[in-house]
Amino acid sequence: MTEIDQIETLTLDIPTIRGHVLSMATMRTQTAVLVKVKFSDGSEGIGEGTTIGGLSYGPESPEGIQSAIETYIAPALLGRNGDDVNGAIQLIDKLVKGNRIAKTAVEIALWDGLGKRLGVPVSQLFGGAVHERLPVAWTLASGNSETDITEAQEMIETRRHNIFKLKIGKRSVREDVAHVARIKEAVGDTASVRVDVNTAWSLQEARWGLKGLQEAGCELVEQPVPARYRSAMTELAKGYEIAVMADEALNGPEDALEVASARAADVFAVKIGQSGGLKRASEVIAIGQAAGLGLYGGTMLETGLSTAAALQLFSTVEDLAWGTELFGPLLLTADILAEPIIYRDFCVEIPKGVGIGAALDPDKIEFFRRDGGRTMKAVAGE
Ligand code: MUC
Ligand code: MG
Repeated sequence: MTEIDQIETLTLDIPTIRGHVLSMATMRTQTAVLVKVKFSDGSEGIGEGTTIGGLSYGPESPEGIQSAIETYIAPALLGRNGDDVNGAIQLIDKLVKGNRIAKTAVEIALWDGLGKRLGVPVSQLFGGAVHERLPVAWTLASGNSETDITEAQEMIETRRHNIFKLKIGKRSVREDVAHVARIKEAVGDTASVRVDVNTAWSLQEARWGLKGLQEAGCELVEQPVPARYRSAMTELAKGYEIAVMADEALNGPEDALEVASARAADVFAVKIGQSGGLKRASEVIAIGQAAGLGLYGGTMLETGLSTAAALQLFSTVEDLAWGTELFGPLLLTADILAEPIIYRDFCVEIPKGVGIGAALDPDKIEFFRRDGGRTMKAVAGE
């Protein structure tokens, strides 16, 4: 039996290429909790968990993720059969409530180790890849319409992205709709324009917002109202042609079932971290498919490591009608992978190789590690 011998964690703070202005916080740094699992046969697996803007996006902070892994998850897994990933998932679900991102980071490392030992990519463990590349969106969130337009035009010219997600919800609905309309007018039919409100609107604001966004040619609105406003999401999904996507409302398969049953979305943003791991994300996908909803491969702005893991799973999904937004590594000033993920022709390529298909660059890890003596910058602020 290949035993789980050791589980280590490490926190990295990596600056973003520009301020990433969201309705609840402005990110200038992304913090990633890395996990390394060492097995008794000498093999290793790596994983990662991130959130967005400290505690402003969801209930897990980077420090909480690290502490949950070190204090509760790792001790329970030591000495267990490393090949029994499903057994590990069941045990941790019993011992640890919530903490989905922490569970995901460890689970990725277990799948990575198993894939490496078997000599196959993780996609093979989920039935095999049906895509070699997937469409990938870019988020325009500089906080300034002109800068966003220049950024969008550059992305289209260099054939990097032609799907744009605009972060709104910080200004008034009227200002936000005008901002979206300007960008849509500038890119015309060469690009798809979508928005993410990150829960900032009331139902009343959302009614005005969806009407205006629809008229401006915006195709999709992501999580316009708080996650718990399920009936408001149902009303919005039913009342407008623009697609309504659930993000913060989707924390694992149980939420997916409730959102689908209530028709509280047209599209699921599937995030591996928010779902609680690759396996739970695959269950969210199955529920979305069964309900006839559209699927979108979401991100928690992970580095290349978890981006590679997400790509392994999404490569196995027959129809991701809304593409993906797995651009996390491009928002960071440095890539921590020895061989960065490839972005070209408006797509992201599924990493080749065994496990999740990612190896770390040790110099970058040394440079960005939080305990490496560099001064910490605020993770996020107004
Ligand atoms: C979110 O809410 O979807 C994904 C892309 C991005 O820019 O922010 C994230 C978070
Ligand atoms: Mg979102």
